[in-house]
Amino acid sequence: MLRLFEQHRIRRVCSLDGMWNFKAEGSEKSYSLPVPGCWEQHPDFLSYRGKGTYTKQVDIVNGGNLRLIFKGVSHTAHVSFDGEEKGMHYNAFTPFTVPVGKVESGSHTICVEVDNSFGEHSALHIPNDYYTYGGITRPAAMEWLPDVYIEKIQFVPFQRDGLWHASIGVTVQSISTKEETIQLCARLGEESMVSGEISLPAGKTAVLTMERAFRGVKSWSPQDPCLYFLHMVLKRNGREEDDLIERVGFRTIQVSGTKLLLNGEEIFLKGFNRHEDYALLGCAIPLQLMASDMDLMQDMGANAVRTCHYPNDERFLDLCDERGILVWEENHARGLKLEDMQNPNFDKQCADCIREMIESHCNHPSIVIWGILNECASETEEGREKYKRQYEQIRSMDSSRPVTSATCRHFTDISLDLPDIVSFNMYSGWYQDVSAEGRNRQEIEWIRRVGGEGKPIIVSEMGAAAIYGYRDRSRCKWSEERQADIIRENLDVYMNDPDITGVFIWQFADCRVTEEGGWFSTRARCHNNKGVVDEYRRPKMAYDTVKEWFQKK
Ligand code: ADA
Repeated sequence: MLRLFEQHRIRRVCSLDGMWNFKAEGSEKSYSLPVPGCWEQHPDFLSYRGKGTYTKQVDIVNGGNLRLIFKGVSHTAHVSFDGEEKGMHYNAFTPFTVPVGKVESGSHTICVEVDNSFGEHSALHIPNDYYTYGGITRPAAMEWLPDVYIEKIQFVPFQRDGLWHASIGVTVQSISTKEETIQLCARLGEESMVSGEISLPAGKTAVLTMERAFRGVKSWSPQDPCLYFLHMVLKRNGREEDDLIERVGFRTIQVSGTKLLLNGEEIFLKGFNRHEDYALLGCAIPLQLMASDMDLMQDMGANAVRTCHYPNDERFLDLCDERGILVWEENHARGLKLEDMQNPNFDKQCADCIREMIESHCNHPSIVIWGILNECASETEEGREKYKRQYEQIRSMDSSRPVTSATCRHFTDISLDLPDIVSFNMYSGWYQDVSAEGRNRQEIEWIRRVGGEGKPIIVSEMGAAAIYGYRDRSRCKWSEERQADIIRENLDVYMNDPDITGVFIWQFADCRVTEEGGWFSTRARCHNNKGVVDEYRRPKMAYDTVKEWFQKK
């Protein structure tokens, strides 16, 4: 299942989920591994870092123009079809497609060489305070494309004269060898739109923008997350040949002075940082467990989630759309020093990640903030230029959402004038034995002086570690008692400070970290233990503390 709803009624799509053959590089031993899945879930590959090849035989009954869809391969994929390389992709956290071309009926072989190794080839997947797993870790499928098809849709809702309107950008692609004349027909709720005839030269791309009012639609909000299907149909020579269905919501998100407005009303974001990581399954979390994570976060009273530190699985974002959970989604980067950002692959790998994130996720009403570059080198001139370029890229692709990044360069950051929202990570009571109240005032006064004046401020991370099951009446650090105490003190400050627009607890659940990079020394069990639940989602004492505090606002 690629999404929580069907995206096509006309286009033929076939899932590739299931058991694939797998061989690790340099080994002839064959395994049968599940897709989606991480190879680390198999006892022979618990900490395997390197390359492996997934292979699947597919019997195609009616041939045609074939394209493969991968929602996530960790972290680099080289895809071949019947032995011919057809495409490659870097980054575990963004979807990609691989055009195969004309394929006859019969049996064919799909091979995906997967690589989760570290090195200069990978500027973003590096030894880190989370784990880079290996595998085809999100759903995969194959689809048959007509000579002219719908590539993507960008839906941007807005209010005008008290009515909901939307601008709908449709990108169509020709792979025909001759000029074609097409027409687009769209339906949303009770409204339908038909474009004029469009002539598309052979092999070219065209973008058509439709804009109109939608009477009678209801707003999307956390209280009433009303969703609508936008069904776009492409006709050629009067015949319906392709379609694409997006699920959208009518809502606006705006920065107004130091406040964040959803549909014109002030909101306070309270939620969690959530890694895509689950005991035994790694980052290949099935829908059932995504839903139970959501149940737990909502049980604690959260209204928001930050997809730290990378774009998330679209099924999770679909759940956020359905549940009215507000999302800060960010590109893939965590804690990169300037020398990491000077990796020759860094700029392109970030730009690709941002483009793929926005192209594939822009229609989720739940996403209200785009983030970049968590705790990277924003205290340096060169780093600032990279931040600036990435904010510009996001704004050029989608100006309907504010941008931010989470800094830890306290008192040295020189990039806080660039984002719409200023966000900072602060561990008062854990890394520094300081009072959250006093430290918070210092931070806010500094932020105001260096570019944050008049902007919303979000505490993007706060929290403390606790080993699940470790109770100690001394309430010493690493005990569940102390984690609950520290979270309580911090939430009391941040939820009552009029200068703070939101707070995200670090973190929802414990997650695995790499042994490489020295993380083992401060991460007992080779896990980041700051979850309010552990990696099996067993609640720590802090669970009830958060539940008590989040209910207060
Ligand atoms: C940083 C970082 C997180 C995590 C956290 C911690 O703020 O953004 O990914 O590493 O610190 O647990 O210390």
